Amino acid sequence: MGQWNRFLAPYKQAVDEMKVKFKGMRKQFETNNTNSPIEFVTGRVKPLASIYDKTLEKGLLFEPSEELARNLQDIAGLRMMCQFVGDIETVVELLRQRNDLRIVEEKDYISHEKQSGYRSYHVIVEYPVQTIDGEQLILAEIQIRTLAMNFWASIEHSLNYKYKGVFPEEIKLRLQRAAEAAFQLDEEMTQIRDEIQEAQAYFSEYKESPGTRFPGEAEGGRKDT
Ligand code: 0O2
Ligand code: 0O2
Repeated sequence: MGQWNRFLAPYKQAVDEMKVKFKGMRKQFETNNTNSPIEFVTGRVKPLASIYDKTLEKGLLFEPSEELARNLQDIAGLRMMCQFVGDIETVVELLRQRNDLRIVEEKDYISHEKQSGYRSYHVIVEYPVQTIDGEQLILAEIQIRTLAMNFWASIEHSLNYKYKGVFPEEIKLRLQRAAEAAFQLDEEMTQIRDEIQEAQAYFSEYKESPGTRFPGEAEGGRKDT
């Protein structure tokens, strides 16, 4: 057990540090009075039981090792939730610009959703943690998704656990449809946001120059009949 604790300690440090940094990004947007593309951030170190399951799946030895560190890229896991689908690209771009981590791989499960219906953008990063024995490079998986994608994934994940990964066909189909409905909801919310922003832009233009007429509006602010 002591060996596992020692092996997982730098992962915990990486998760804790990245959580503070990513939550800091949200704070910076708030300070600048701009809408944050990040709604909230969570993080976890993969529980030993899940590490064990993954080693069985991948045919790896269940022991703290270089090989395990190389092959399990999500022992350190971060999740960044966004309001809108478009925010996800903004967050990924912010990650690409950082120089305190190195992106190793990007997986776009939004344009290419998984068979299950799962949508999310995954970024695998190499993050350096400073330890008393020197610097250690830690692999971490950052999942970036909308609130609707997160809603679906969280529930599907807990149901999956109950069915031990094997859903009956009919349930599989309904979950795929539910994922599609969640994605349509995302698209509808984006459209509503865009229309509101457009209306707000008209209003502020109108306030600045009261002579401006809205489309379909007659002189003097009266609507054409
Ligand atoms: P705040 O002020 O609410 O943002 P820990 O487990 O103690 O190391 P933490 O951050 O408490 O760390 O736990 P975790 O699980 O990594 O992150 C949970 C954070 O996500 C909490 O915020 C929750 O409030 C937030 N969260 C979870 N679900 C939702 C949600 O649906 N909407 C929103 N807006 N936030 C959610 P904090 O960190 O406690 O602080
Ligand atoms: P947990 O409990 O979330 O940690 P690998 O990770 O190597 O096995 P792969 O295909 O390279 O396989 O990884 P992938 O699919 O890029 O990322 C795996 C993680 O994505 C999962 O971690 C889930 O968090 C999430 N995920 C992928 N597919 C689904 C899905 O159909 N439903 C849900 N709810 N989440 C999914 P873990 O290790 O499975 O579990």
